[in-house]
Amino acid sequence: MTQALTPLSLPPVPREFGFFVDGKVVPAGTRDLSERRSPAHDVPVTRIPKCTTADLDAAVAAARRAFEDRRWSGLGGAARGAVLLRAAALIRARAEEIAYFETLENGKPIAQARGEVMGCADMFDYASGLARSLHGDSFNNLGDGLFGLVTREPVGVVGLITPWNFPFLILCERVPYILASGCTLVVKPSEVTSATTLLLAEILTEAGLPDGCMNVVTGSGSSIGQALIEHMDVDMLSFTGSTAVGRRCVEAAGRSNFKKLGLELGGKNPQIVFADADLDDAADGVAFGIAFNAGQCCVSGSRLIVERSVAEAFAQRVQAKLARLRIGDPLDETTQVGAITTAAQHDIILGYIQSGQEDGARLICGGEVLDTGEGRFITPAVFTDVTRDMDLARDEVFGPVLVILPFDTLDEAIEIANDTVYGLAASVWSKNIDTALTVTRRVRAGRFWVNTTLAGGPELPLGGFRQSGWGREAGVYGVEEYTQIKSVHVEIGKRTHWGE
Ligand code: TXE
Repeated sequence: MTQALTPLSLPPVPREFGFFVDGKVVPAGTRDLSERRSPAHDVPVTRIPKCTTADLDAAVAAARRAFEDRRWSGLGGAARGAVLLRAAALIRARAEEIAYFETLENGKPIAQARGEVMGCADMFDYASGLARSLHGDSFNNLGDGLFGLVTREPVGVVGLITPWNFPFLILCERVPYILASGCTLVVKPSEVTSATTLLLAEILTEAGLPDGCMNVVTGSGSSIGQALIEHMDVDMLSFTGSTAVGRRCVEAAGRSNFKKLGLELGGKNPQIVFADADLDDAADGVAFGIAFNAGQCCVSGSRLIVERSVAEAFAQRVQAKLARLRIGDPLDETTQVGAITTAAQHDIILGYIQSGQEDGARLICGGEVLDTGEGRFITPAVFTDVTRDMDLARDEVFGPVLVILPFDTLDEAIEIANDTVYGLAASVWSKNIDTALTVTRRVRAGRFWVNTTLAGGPELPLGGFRQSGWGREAGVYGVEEYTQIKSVHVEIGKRTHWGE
């Protein structure tokens, strides 16, 4: 890994990127460019082309050719795995550059970005093994005349739409698994954080991925994104983002070619704290769960459901942890919480802080715009006197805003936790194994943490119950998701003729 410059400085001029089709960088040429300004410093850091729908068609056609001529899916799993392993090594080698652009475009702390990039390399390592171990099933119990096979085949051309909160991590929770399955893909990253997706395309080509297997088109959701979800020649779409756009994906799939969908959408995730928990650990976890990535995580623990007997003292502990956070310049190595990524998100968060108070909730700390002279920073807000019907308790804020909802009994804790349209993630804090396991069984969420939060790795699948989405990414399930199942019936010997 190259050494970080200390202290890191802003780029003197924004870096201009092309998009990526059929193994090559395509310069912007006459296309419009969108300029990204660092959310923490308000200076231009990247320029990205606004692709046209013709560019999208070219990218899908390249992915289609690469799929149909079997240049990738026809390779053995070992050969595909070798490419993914080389990509992992190249990600590690270029980790500093990737982390730097992630921080510049997203506003997350550089130390956090580096950790995420290393986690991404690990995704490629793990998926390389899955390329080899992916297999189907067989039925040798159908009688002497029939043998049954269940094979898995790659779905085909995958469209992948990613958001701005973890541009590289969310990408790498999907791309190596998609490639391990033998599919080819076209990625449309968020228009505000496209740089690191373009870097990954270069890395994969250098690692030996055949041309056309990974293509990247850049541009807005309403133009290029919408065209991708409606595309007739895309076999599957994986979308991560808002529930509203997830709904559009479902509608577009119905209107076009019934493409298979994977959706990872919003969450309003409970942190359920019992009085018998290690309350110091739990307070640390709750503070981390709401302030990490400035609360811009689909799995943020945004509802603190805490046993009433300890609720007030516990809230003070959380407040004390939040008060010690180092918020500010994400290029500073010691920063823990960086900037709010987009101006629109900044307004959404402040809007909830304002309307929550108007609805009668009490702000006990934070919720202020930090005056750093430049950039967008909000101190983590904690609300009490919240009722379950308030927007603050029901909507995904997608920012550092925690609501406290006390409970008296285990059943009530579970009922409050399940009182949401979402079901993405949940955490329970208790040293009583019966309590912890009962909550784990009965709360509806796709990712669960017991006495920890926001932990994860390439082995464990991601995805939600209810309106948090469809399907799973990562783990063995993450590769299987990108396959179709075929059942094969093989007659052995002479066929028994009809009617005989
Ligand atoms: O998301 P969008 P936004 C939630 C969070 C946040 C809200 C809005 O609550 O406040 O969404 O954020 C592309 N067809 N999450 O507006 O619009 C877009 O270009 C196809 C939760 O940024 O959903 C980007 O690449 N694509 C979430 C991606 O969709 C479209 C992460 C996500 O953008 C499109 C982000 C369209 N019509 C936001 N419109 C999570 N679950 O992690 C937009 N896009």
